[in-house]
Amino acid sequence: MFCYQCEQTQDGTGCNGLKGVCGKTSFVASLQDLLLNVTKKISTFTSMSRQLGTKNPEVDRFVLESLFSTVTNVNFDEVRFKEYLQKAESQLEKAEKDYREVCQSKGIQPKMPTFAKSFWKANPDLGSLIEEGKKFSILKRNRSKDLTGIEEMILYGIKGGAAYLEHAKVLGIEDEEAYSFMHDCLKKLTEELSLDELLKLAMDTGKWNFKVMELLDKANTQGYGDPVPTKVSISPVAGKCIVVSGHDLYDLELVLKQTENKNINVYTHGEMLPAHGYPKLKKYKHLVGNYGGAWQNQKKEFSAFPGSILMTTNCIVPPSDAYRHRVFTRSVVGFPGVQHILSDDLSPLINSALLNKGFLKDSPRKEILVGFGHKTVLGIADLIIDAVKSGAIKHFFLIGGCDGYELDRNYFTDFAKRVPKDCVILTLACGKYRFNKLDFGTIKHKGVEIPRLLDIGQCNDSYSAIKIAVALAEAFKTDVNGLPLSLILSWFEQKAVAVLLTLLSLGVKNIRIGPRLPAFLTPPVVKVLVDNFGIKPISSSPKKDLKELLKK
Ligand code: FSO
Ligand code: SF4
Repeated sequence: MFCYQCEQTQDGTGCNGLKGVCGKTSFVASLQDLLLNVTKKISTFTSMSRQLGTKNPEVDRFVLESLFSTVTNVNFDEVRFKEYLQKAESQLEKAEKDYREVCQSKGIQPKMPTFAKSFWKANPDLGSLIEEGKKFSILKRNRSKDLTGIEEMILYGIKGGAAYLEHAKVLGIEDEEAYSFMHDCLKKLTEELSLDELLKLAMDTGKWNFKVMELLDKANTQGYGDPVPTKVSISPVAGKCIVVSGHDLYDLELVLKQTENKNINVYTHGEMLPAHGYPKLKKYKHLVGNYGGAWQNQKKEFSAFPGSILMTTNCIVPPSDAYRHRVFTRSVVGFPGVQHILSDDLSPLINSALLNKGFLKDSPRKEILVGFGHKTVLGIADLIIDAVKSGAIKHFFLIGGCDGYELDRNYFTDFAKRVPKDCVILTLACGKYRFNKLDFGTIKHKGVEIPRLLDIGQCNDSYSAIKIAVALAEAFKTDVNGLPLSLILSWFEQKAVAVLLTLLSLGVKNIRIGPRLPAFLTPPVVKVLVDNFGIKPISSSPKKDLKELLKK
């Protein structure tokens, strides 16, 4: 196997051998390589059909799911990948048929891609599928490392956007343009584009992901209202319990509806924390609080959780025997030996919660604050603008992104702690768990207490952060780069790649990124990013970086 799609990749260069750092086996890696290869073929036909005016929602949805299933810490289950590959065979047949039919109806000679000559059939035997997947390892690619790295970066951006599109789809929002770009882009990734063409495609992918995040923002807010500032308890209360992790608000709502009046308390975990800010979710009295921290602490925290656990999306880590039987997965998530709930009937999860002890007593109540989406922050834009003009707020630091195991991620905590008292910290995604339980206090301006730590939400709520930054830039008659705003991104997996491409495509410069640069970016490509966008890795000294950024 070879995989370098996430930050924790082995030795900072790539996971190889029998298992990746995340626990993905070489067998699953091989099945994923094969699935991605077939998915690109499906999209190649679909892209050509769409250009001739025909579309197939079933194929679109399959491609979304297939991409999302290969994101880091999503699905570790060989059997599920075998099923995906079997579906992929029928979807490829459909995509080809659609293309031939639309050509025929328009009297056009179909331009069959070269791979169609040896049409792909999913071998029913798992071992043969794994063998076949080896042909599509990144290491077998006939391209330079620089170009392969950019192709992979684009693919990871598309995977991240596909994950967001999947969340929007679950809430009833789909978009033809978004699907078209996804297929076109995957087709282009098979065409051996030049460096310049790939860099352009990377920027287009970033722009696409901005629209995708906008769609998801629409889906979330139409479904559950605009997030409002909300105090969230981080202290367990006595009673039976379910913890819901991941990003999927729809699944959380299902849990809340199906546990009403059952004396089960529901907790959010990880990226589900911002859910407490949504009016139509916070109305449930038995949504009692947030449990635990970021994804990498699951083993310890879930072992100690006396109820059942629902993993709605990423990030699942290989569960230990202590709690595997209490974990349930949904949608694309999978782990061998963990029960997957396909239908919207969550009885297995609820029954498991009822069978477990639950918390026996209340813990002393502690709270954190969430719910600062673009509507809320821009609702007090005049106050914020005035606070900046008067010098009450000197600078904004967006400390966004994911968390991970590495100790050097403490950089972000140290950084946040050192941010001067007249500056505001904006947070996004699961990296905030390193410091969101600290008391940062408020900045008082015109009688209003503005919290110094404003949580904008999940990683996809980068959309909100961009809306806020653009609105402030307009008010100050400048662009985002002219604002007293610095972006410090902790990246981990492919959604962060999508968000980074979005920021770059919008012309945002001088982003600090850590704990280290992606392994898929070779030195010449890093140079292009540094020269064009001023991207800089974080140093080992938050103090030094902070001083530099405050000079802006
Ligand atoms: Fe974190 Fe995981 Fe949101 Fe990621 S929970 S690491 S970027 O999947 O998606 O922030
Ligand atoms: Fe390694 Fe990350 Fe790939 Fe897992 S997803 S195999 S940790 S690079």
